[in-house]
Amino acid sequence: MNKKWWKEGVVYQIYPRSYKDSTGNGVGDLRGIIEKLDYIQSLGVTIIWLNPIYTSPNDDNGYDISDYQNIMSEFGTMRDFDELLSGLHRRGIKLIMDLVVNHSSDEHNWFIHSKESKNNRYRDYYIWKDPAYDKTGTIMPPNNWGSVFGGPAWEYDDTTNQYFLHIFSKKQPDLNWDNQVLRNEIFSMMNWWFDKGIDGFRMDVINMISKYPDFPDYNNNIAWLDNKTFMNGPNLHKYLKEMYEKSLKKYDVMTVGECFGLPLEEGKKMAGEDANELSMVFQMEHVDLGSGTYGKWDIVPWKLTSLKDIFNKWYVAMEECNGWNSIFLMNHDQPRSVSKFGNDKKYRVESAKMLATMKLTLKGTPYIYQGEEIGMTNIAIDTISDYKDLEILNHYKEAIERGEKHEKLLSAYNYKGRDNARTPMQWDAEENAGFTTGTPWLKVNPNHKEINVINAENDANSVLHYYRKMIALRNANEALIYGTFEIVDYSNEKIFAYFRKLGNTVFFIMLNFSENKVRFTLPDSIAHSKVTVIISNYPKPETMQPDSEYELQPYEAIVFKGALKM
Ligand code: TEU
Repeated sequence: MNKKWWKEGVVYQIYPRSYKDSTGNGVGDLRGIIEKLDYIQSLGVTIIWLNPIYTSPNDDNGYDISDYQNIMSEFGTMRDFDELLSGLHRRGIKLIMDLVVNHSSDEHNWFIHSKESKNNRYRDYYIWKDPAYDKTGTIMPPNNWGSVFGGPAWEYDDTTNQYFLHIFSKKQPDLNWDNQVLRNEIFSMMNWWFDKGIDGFRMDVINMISKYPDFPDYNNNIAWLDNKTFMNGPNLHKYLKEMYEKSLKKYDVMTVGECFGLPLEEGKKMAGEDANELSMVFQMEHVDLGSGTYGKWDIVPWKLTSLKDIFNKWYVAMEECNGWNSIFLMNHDQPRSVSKFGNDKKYRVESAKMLATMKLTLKGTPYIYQGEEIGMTNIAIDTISDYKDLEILNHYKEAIERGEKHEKLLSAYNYKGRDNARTPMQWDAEENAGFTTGTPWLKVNPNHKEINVINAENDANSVLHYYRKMIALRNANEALIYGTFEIVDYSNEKIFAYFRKLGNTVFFIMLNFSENKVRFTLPDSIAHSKVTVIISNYPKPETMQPDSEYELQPYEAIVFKGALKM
């Protein structure tokens, strides 16, 4: 397996709208990020992923782009961007941008022209279809696909009497990747950013760019599960290879493709060492844990063994193709990791540190989402109008019409809603958490009085200081980057324990995912050996000679390294 900077790096994801507002208009911006560059550097991270900062009417917070080569005015100017990029590079930090090319905004010039007539040169940049008709002759969408954000995935346009496809909101029409001219426009736009000096792209829903050409109806109405419609279509790899040839290959860059509903085999074809497609993918199976048969808002308990299964099968798959994984527990679309996978009440600090230990010791590039490094939690919202996310607002409207109960819906949103991740970054205990001097675009979590960067800096036992230690530990140990991964006591529902091994170096990691004390039988190679305690979220001696059994405290994480009997 080749060594690469992006395998050795640690990524910090910044959602600019919620990071730091430098103007007082309630919206985070590029100059706000520039103000925080020393803080970012102090974490030890080496790569930043910025959510979309391009010109956008913000129907979906920048995931609806109307100009790919300009900066959203709320966020600043291209000069601010250039300053941010050079500020990062000066600090030895790379920058990856969000590439949102499955769809554009309906306010993009391409779409404005595309709508005008059936035979203009931009018509075929988007996916237009004739209507279908039911038995009574009533006009119907071309097929039964639904939009991820509610309602049908097709919008009728009476200028030309056709429907256009929008897998997301109707202000996000899908681009037609089967059109070579469109593909070339995208590749040259990518090259323009690479020539400016950026270091890679995170690619939004990239496995949706190739649709099944006959646009078949779903077999059921759960789109993610149906693989023969708009995901992983027949030309997916052809288009990614073409992107590699015409753009990626010319630069030393990193790419990560966001892929819901990605079969392992497809992932291997994308991220394998010789695939000539992407550096890695975000498979989404583990963040989908806790969703029932009816999808995201159908909340069911999740099991630790399922989490192990997912990490393990993607580990094995990537070993088979010499590929590389991404390791993350949340992003701007997911609930806060400590609220979902840890315990944000009694054991917030312990469990946030435990999750940090896991993220930085699994095999793959770790991603930290802003605020995760101080253990930020979900927010409790009890008024629907305090939510700003169109996914929640659209779902609420439809669900109430169907007769679902307000309380049940709010509790689902409080647990899983995307706004949990998007509440402003908590810098201090002051009003608005030091995020803005104005009115924040989304509510600040009231717990910022306790959970904030200043408090964390001043507390030697904070999640923040622990993150810094974990990042430094990973940066300094090749075995934690390139070493093999081997789970011990696989069926244990409370403890996730595993080895990382490279050459003579062995790490043994034990993570308690429960609020109970748990006795764990150590593998022979660890029991009765003299081992170094590299890090733990409870006070521990520097070395230990553990018995055959070790008792873990609630949410304990402990990492042993040592002269082990192998
Ligand atoms: O997300 C893909 C996606 O479909 C889900 O994350 C979706 O937003 C939702 O959570 C499913 O229930 C990407 C972006 O990360 C997201 O922010 C955008 O809204 C979406 O694509 C459209 O561009």
